[in-house]
Amino acid sequence: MAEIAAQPFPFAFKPRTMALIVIDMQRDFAEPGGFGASLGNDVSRVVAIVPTVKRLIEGFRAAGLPVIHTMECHRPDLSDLPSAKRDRGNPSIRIGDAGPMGRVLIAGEPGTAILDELAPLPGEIVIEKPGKGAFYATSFGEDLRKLGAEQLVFAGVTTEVCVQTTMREANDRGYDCLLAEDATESYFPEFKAAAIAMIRAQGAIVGWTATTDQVLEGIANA
Ligand code: TIU
Repeated sequence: MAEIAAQPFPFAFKPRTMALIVIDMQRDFAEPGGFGASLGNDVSRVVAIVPTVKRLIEGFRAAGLPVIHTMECHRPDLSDLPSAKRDRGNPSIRIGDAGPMGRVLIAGEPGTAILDELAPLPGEIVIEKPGKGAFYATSFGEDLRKLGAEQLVFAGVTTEVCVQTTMREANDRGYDCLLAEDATESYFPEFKAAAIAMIRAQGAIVGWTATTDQVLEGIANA
C-alpha cells in the first residue's frame, strides 16, 4: 500500500484503485447570477479554489487515475425536484426559474455547466445528481464498482453540503475517503472548518483530510 500524509493519520491506498471525485464545480455555485448567489452567498470563495482543484485534477490525470465530476442539476420538467428542495428559503430566483445564466440548476443550461477551467475531458465520467449526495438517484455507485475504485479523494463545493454528504454516503458503502482541504470550499468559513474537523475526528470517523500538495506527493511516490 502507498500512503498520503494525512490527518488524523496516514491514508493508505493502492496506486491503481484510487479515484478523484470533483463535486459540483459549476458556474451556478461560482458565478454571480447563479444558484449559490441567489441564496445570498459570496461566491468569490468558490472561485478562489479553482487553481488548486485544477492542479489536483491534473495530478490524477497525469498518474492515469480516474477523475469523476458531479453536477447538481434537475430535469427541465422538474420531475426530480421535490418541493422540499424548491420551496425552501427566500432565494432571489428558485431552481428551475430563468436567471441570467439560463434556468437555475437545470441540466443543459449555461449556468449549470462545470467551470471551463475544470471541464471534464472526453471519456471522464460526469454524474448529474438531483440530490446533495452523489449516490442518490444516479449511476455513481455502479460506475465506481465498474472502475474497481476502493479509495476516493474528494474536492469541490460546498464542503459541508454536497461534499460531506457524498463522503458520508461513500464511507457507508465501504470506500476509504480523503478530503483535499484546500480544494474544497464553503460559503461559510466556519462550516468548512467544522466539516473538516468532524470528518477526521474519532479516528477518521468519516474519512481523512490532507492538502493538495500532500495528495499529489503521495501519488508521485506510489
Ligand atoms: N448551498 C450549498 O451550500 N450547497 C448546495 O446547494 N449544493 C452543493 O453543495 N453542491
